[in-house]
Amino acid sequence: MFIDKVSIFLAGGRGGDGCISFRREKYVPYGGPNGGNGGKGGDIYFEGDLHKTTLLDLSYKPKFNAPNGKQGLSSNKFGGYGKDLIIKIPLGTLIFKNDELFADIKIVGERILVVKGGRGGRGNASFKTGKHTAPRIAEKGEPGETAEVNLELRLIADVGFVGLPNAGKSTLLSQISAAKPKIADYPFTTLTPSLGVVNYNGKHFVAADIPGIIEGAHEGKGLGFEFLRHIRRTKVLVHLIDVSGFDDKDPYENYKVINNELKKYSKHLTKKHIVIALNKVDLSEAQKHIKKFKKHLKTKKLFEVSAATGEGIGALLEETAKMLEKPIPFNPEEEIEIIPIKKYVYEPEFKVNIDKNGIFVVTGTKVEKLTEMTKFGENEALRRYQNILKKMGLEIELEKMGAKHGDAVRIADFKFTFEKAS
Ligand SMILES: Nc1nc2c(ncn2[C@@H]2O[C@H](COP(=O)(O)OP(=O)(O)OP(=O)(O)O)[C@@H](O)[C@H]2O)c(=O)[nH]1
Ligand SMILES: [Mg+2]
Repeated sequence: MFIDKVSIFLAGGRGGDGCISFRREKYVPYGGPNGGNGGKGGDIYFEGDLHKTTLLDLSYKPKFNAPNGKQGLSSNKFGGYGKDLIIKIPLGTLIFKNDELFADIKIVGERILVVKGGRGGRGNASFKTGKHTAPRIAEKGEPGETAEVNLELRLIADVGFVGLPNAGKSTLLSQISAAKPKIADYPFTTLTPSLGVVNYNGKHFVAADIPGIIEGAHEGKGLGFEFLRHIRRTKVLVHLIDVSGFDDKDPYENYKVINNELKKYSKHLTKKHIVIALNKVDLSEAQKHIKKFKKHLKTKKLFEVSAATGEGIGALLEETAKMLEKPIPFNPEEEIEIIPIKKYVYEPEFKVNIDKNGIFVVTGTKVEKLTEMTKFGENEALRRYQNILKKMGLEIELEKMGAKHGDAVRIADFKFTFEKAS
């Protein structure tokens, strides 16, 4: 199965907790603090993999967690690191992190760090100062970064085949490359795109066969526009037209239908080099239709081919290879990079709101992180926590918001009562 869009949730590993420990040696009555730091949590990377062609395996697993760091130990031993998690994805995958384009994997082995593991909490050895020689403070590990990630695969092809269903696109691809797409005499045989490597006189290029487009594709008719994204990176389009009189339709009308749909999809598509190929010339009605077709398009180069017998294919490939070397008025890569502008919003260190139960709820990355990393069981840790919050101005802000002695306050999962030092 071909899956070209998935949404997954990534969570970096949590850092290991810091350790509280004191040196105990014979004949040394008061050994110093020797609690080591926790280890860092694992990061999560994406890596471009040549052998992957779909995002199918990721669609089975909507959540990835990198391993946590280990706890710090006594004797100043650091906790072990959480191992990094590397997720392999196909080349041509766009990565959207929290709805913004984050990266575009195009090279084999290219690795992108997507979410970071949390740092390890500091052990009590780190809190030792000249004044404070025996601290009973250690931090908990920092939680790993989390993100909602959307992956979108856009095949990396040089040439794309477009046309109505049944025009012979898959037949052409199988004729000029080793690819074996399904071919049949009914419309919508091709349901998912396939790629083939074409070797023409020592020049190589990748061609993409996509499902047929019909009138109204832009409104979702047929298979809709779903697969056109796979030809967005191409430089050349080969527009294949059935001139055998199939379905009693005028081939020129069919040609206009496709052009119109391409234009509706994106103005860039029609700026690519478009090579027009009139297919199925081996069939008896073909010459009659070709004559009519040529009257409408006198100035354009038209290639008469038979994807089935191979007739005229040489000339078509020669033109395609020539066009691949000609510049186009825009960079096909640019078209995909409609990068949403990052919004940098000023965020105060914390915010205080009163919820419906009258609890003062304090929010903000810094205060929440500090709360999550504090081991509240230790008096000293609690004192340090209170001091930091006080320096940030939380006490003043709570008072401003009307907090009285004994009122409930909550930061992340930690609840306490407001105590006014008077
Ligand atoms: N006689 C003749 N038949 C052809 C030629 N090219 C394709 N066909 C036939 O036309 C039918 C459709 O061909 P496909 O290659 O499946 O067409 P497609 O454009 O990929 O069609 P969809 O995948 O449905 O969009 C098949 O029965 C082919 O054998 C040709 O040059 N001559
Ligand atoms: Mg096909």
